[in-house]
Amino acid sequence: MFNLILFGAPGSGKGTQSLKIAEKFNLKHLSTGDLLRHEISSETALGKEAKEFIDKGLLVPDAVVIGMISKAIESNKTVRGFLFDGFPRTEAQAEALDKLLKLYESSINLVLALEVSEDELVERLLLRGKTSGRSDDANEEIIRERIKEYRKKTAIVADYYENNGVVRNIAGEGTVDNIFEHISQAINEELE
Ligand code: B4P
Repeated sequence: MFNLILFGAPGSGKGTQSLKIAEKFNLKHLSTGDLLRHEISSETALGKEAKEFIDKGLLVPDAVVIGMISKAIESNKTVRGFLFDGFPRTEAQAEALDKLLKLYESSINLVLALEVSEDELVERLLLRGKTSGRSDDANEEIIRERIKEYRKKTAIVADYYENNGVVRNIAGEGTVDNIFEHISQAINEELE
């Protein structure tokens, strides 16, 4: 298996780039944001719990997200590899992911960290908020809260993987295609 994490702040381009990566490299795309939004629109108990946190710009509790990812991995055992988008977002999630992948004698091969300035993040999310209908893109206050959560709980996840020497930083500003070129280059170098 070849497993990749696309890492970055809210609005750094994870979802955008993930679709292109999954298609080109034939990886199973797992986005915890998408999975949670699906639970919310289906009005499940998990979705109702998650909504409380997402609407405030906060992270959903680890146990909820880990359970959801564990199920998704379990039902896609035969894939070439996974592309994790928006997961792991805490150190506890990173540890849980290592344990889950070990069950399949696998691990994380590459972490691509998208780097984007805070002003650009806010601008992108406010722009998306005009059409996405996403409650967490609704106003600058919630967006700033999400970025605060990222700095407080998620940024350290990069250090966790830094110890394994699998992190590559990617400049996340510029055109979508140009960023994707750099991402593709980094993946190809790892696959060689
Ligand atoms: P996510 O769905 O992961 O939302 P996100 O961080 O905003 O990233 P997304 O992928 O959607 O946006 P992108 O950067 O592609 O999470 C939503 C919420 O769910 C979280 O806040 C949290 O509450 C909860 N959650 C999810 N996973 C969790 C976990 N593991 N643990 C706990 N809670 C969790 O794109 C943003 C915008 O930028 C788009 O409009 C796009 O078009 C634009 N854009 C992209 N690339 C661009 C470029 N190069 N130039 C200009 N604009 C660009």
